[in-house]
Amino acid sequence: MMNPYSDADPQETQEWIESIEGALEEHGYERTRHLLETLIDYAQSKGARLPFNTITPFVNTILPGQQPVYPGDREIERKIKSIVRWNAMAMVTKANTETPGIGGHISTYASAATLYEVAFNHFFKGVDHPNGQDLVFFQGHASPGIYARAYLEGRLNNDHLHNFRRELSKKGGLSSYPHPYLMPEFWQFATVSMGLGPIMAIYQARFMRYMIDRHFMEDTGRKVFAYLGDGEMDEPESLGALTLASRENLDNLVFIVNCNLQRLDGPVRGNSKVIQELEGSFRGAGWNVIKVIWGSDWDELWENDHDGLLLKRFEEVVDGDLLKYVVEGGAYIREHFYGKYPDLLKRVEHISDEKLAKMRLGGHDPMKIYAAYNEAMNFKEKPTVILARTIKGYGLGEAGEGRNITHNQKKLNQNELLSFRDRFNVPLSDEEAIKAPFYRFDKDSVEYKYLKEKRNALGGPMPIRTNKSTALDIPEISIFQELLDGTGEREISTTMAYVRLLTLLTKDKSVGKHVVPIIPDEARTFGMDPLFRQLGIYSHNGQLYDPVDSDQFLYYKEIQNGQILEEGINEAGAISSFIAAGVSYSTHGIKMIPFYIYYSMFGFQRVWDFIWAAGDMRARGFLLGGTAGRTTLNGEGLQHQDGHSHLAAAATPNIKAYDLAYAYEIAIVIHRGMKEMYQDDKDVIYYLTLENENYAHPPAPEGVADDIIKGLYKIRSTEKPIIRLFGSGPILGEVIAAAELLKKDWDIEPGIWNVTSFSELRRDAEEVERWNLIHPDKEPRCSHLEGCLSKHRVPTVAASDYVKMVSEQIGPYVPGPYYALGTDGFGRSDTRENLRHFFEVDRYYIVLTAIRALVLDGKMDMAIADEVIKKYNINPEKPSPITV
Ligand SMILES: Cc1ncc(C[n+]2csc(CCOP(=O)(O)OP(=O)(O)O)c2C)c(N)n1
Ligand SMILES: [Mg+2]
Repeated sequence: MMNPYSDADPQETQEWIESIEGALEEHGYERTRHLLETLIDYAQSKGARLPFNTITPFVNTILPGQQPVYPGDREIERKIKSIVRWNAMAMVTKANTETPGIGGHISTYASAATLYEVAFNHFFKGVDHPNGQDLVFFQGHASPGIYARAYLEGRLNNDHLHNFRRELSKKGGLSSYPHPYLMPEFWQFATVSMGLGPIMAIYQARFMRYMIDRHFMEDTGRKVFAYLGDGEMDEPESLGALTLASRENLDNLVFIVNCNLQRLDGPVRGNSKVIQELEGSFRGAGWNVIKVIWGSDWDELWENDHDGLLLKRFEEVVDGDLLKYVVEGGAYIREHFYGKYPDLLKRVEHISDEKLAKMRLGGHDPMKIYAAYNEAMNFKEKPTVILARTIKGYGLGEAGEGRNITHNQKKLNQNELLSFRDRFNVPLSDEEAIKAPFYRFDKDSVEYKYLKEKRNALGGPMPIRTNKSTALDIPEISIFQELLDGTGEREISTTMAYVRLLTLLTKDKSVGKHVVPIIPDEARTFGMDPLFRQLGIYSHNGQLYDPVDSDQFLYYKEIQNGQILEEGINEAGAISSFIAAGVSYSTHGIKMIPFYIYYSMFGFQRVWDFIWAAGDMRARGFLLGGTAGRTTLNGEGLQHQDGHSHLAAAATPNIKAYDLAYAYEIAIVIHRGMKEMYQDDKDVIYYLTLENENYAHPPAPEGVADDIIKGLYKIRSTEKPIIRLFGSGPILGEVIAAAELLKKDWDIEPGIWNVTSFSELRRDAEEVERWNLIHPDKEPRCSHLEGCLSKHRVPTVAASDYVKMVSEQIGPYVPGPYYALGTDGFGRSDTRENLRHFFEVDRYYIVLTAIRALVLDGKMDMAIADEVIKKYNINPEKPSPITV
């Protein structure tokens, strides 16, 4: 940008500028841009090394002359917005007056009101719009404003607003933040864990494309909007997937960053400018960036800034200064900002202090915001980000406008309420206003009619969450017959069994195409690469190159209607795709079945917060933790060996987790899961751990399917039970081997049970226990666990490839003494055999534990335990895997 204050030859510069002005006048923007780009390329090719610069001057991207005519009634919209502001503030104030400490946010929505209102009146498409619904990620803690608007539209009533953050109240309340789990007909996306919204929005936009490219739906111009905080952009997830959005030309995606320059504690970038920094990041990542910094009040000053002095001054100051100007008022701004240069000071002579302080910023000016949205709607090939400069706590004045405390301002006192009322002309008397009542327009008022008309024209209210999908026709389980039949002598891993299942399922005529296989650069690890050719890897641009293996049958095939989402080394992105596919029944009205397989260690441990959000959003699908088990994945060591994902899964309410041993169990669980989610419309996610240990798989026994789903079934009975063994997943093999040793060496014949899910067993037992507690007068109910075991009160020894707490979770409900073996501690690389010995889950430790259990049960003598230790060379001095 022209800046005469650091120019060696201003006259020459002026001449160049005049030629550009000439080009602009004669040929317009397109041609001028072309000329400049050609000049830059030429200079670059001649060695004039132009510094890479992704930042443009600190001014609006769209100039006043480029703004479209505003299509709405500004006056009516202002009145509506003022009332939304009031109700949002009143909701939080009331909640905290009546229930001190209940929390909520006033300042965030206060800064974002115009951003939302312009979109509500002119852009967001609802479910009844002929082109279909837009998807909107609302900034989580701006929720009071969104409720306040829904109230004006008559979607929420006084009780709802009154019970904001009081969801357990009898008349129903409103959730603190957007939670589809809690308000399933209202909110679509969970956003309040900062950083998840932006990346999930990117993958929603990509998944929308995927559905179009796979011919599930037409491209009707639907958009994904994501409203984000400038502080939130510091989360690595926020910026981490920007290049995917531009690489995939996601012009259906619009980010709106509410740049109020503040986060919770204070300035986002006190010593620099967050808007400029974000512009650099987004432009560098290939996005279309629209800066909306200045409102119309500034147009004249900018138009008269022929010498660039105003710009120079703005480029000198930092966000910390800009915040100070908000708080200190006109005289301060005149002295400290304009006063630095006498020429600049002169330019504002005709403007009063009061007016100087009030000059509206871009994010509070509907004209500017409308122009930005309008461009974003029409921009082709690239996603757009609107960086809108706002004021946190706008209109709160002394109560917190631009103050560092503003984020935590939870209620206004009487004087502050009166000032707020005056500031926004809310038609309430003093007496009324100090009670912070909710205000509603009459049904026959122009305002009410206007807001209803606008929403009706756009296809109905927003936000709204629907499920218009129809049930899928799940095939009979016999399509997996070969898994049910077992492998005979052939040794395979559960991962291989799963891949076979996926291959069979994707060939099914009815649901095959609804399957969305997702992998983060690990397909070869899991033996899924043959699917590349069969299903194709999704790529909007097809395959622009001849792959190196094109001469082979199973080549790396990228194709526009490809089915596989190969996400690269990007677990956060892959889980976001899983979520997008998992909520497709609601967002697109089409049920899709995501199967996301990953290195199990990089699942819950890495992206649990996303999985939590998936539960909140009622996503459905299959998560598959591949190469699971702390000792089953052997060579990879400490950072790869997962021995605790089942603990996380057990604590996640919507997750049904299974640690499976045999191919037929996989077939039964996945088949049942599909029925539950895609026929019976249950909002759950199935989590299966799969391993890479090869062994033979037996055929499915008769009549065990229900018990497999419930979590426990018997695989070997005994005539006179004195002890029983529980085995789970790959450790079941050690349990069976232990049973053989017990018989051979000690003449003990245990019963053997296969635990497919400790967490399902526990949930059922817990629920039954609760029911029995509160129904003392009724016949007690019996859990599956108790039903299986209560005939014999003998000791139980359980072993799994997970930390002991996984199997211990059922401890309180198991009749008789209960002993758990597991893999606590950090992993190591070694052979499977050595690892199982080290973690004390191998057959010898199982035998030892069983015999000690019998000793403690009074059935054997302690001396035998000593014998066991000697016989199997168990070294009592061996280091413990638990202590570090
Ligand atoms: C992952 C995560 N960390 C912390 C928080 C707590 N938190 C809620 S709002 C907020 C500040 C948000 O600032 P910004 O994104 O700039 O939004 P603003 O309110 O300024 O619009 C914080 C730290 C959170 N919700 N999520
Ligand atoms: Mg902020």
